[in-house]
Amino acid sequence: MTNQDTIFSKIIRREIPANIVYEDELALAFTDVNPQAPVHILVIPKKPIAKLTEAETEDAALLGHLLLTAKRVATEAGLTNGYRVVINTDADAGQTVFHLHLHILGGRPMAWPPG
Ligand code: D5M
Repeated sequence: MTNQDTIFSKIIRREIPANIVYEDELALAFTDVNPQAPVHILVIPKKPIAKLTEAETEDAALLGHLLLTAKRVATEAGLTNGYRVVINTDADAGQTVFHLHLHILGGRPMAWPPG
């Protein structure tokens, strides 16, 4: 099931404010409202895919674009020492917003394994 009206859809439609750092015809990137690192940016598709498990073969180019957008945004944020890209998917991963999003986390050393 795809929820087409999450808080991220409202950000795409400019119905609620966000600190947008990048936008093109397919993707949007904005800072996370609850940052878990000195740099914490979300990259989302404008297409309302609820979660990674709902992405289809036809979304392959879009998924690649999101990764390249993450690289671009991380570079523009000055994360020259590295960064982490995370996609929380469903309950066990703690996904809270059901609009696919990539977390870009950086600006501090990261632990592994994650919690
Ligand atoms: O991550 C969902 C993320 O979305 C979480 O880190 C907070 C962030 N969030 C929620 N609402 C907003 C708004 N309005 N602006 C910016 N960031 C927001 P998940 O992987 O689903 O747990």
